[in-house]
Amino acid sequence: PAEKQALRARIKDLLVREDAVLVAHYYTDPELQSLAEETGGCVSDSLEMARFGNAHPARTLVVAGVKFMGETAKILNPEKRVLMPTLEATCSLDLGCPADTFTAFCDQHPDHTVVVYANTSAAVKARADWVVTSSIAVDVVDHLAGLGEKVIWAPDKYLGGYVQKVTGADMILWDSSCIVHEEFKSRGILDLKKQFPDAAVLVHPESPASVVEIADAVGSTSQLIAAARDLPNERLIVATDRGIFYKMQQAAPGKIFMEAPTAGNGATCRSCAHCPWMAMNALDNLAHVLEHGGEEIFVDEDVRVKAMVPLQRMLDFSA
Ligand code: CIZ
Ligand code: SF4
Repeated sequence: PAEKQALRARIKDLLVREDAVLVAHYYTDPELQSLAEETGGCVSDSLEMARFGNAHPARTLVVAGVKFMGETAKILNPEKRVLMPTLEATCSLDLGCPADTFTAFCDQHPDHTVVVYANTSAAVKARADWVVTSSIAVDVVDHLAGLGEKVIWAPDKYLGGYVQKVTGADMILWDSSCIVHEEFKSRGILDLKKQFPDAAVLVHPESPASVVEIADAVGSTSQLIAAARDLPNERLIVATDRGIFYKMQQAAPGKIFMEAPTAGNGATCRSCAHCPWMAMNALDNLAHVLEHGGEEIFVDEDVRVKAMVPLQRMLDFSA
């Protein structure tokens, strides 16, 4: 603990020295989330991370999260230096949607509007008409369906299927998924509910449809935190990365949070409900990058300019 305190103090000094602000995702280590809060940075979902970084005057943004979040920060802030604790932190959705195959796929459906989830590379965003996060996916697709547009959705098939079901939009879904959320099992959750019948089930829509079906609240990370606060239930079973418990406990002090089971037998998995890439962000690599640089995000200028268009559309839509 003394060592950890010293490391935290050093990071605070380095943030000042480097004119840097720390932006941390809800799924990162609570150490990083609390440090972001204590130093005037922010803890949020990918949409709010983008907004915050864009509005903040610091010359360096340090993004504790995964690579697409760093790229989004760079696309919106080309004049700023964007660092990450490690560039190795990626996402199965980003990996599951390579830009060349995706571009070819879009070219086969020229009459479709291309909507991509924020969890994609800058190059994939550059091919899109819209970027959305899970907090506004339903609203954007509903808007497009209202205009009579047909939609290509990528990359998350479960979130896409959920959006399709809610909006009734005409959608073609790319076939990829989040390795964390796809592991949640409705059987295990129902077994747990037998033990705790008054628990509410909170589900992120990157989870399979069978899990979404048994939810008391479905939504993005920010929406689930609000649901944890607003639902009357004392006990909550949560089907998303357990990093979110840090903020849920702040929003709903005194409530009891349980990880949704990732195995069909009802046993709670102690390591599955946590993104391995989010977990790569830590105090030591954060201190290292602030002290020595490296792990900096660069985006080709032509890609950046193209990707800016659908990203700005998202920010304007949700303003
Ligand atoms: O699963 C993710 O990576 C999420 C929920 C990102 C986000 O939109 O904050
Ligand atoms: Fe990607 Fe899933 Fe990790 Fe989010 S939790 S960064 S969607 S792999």
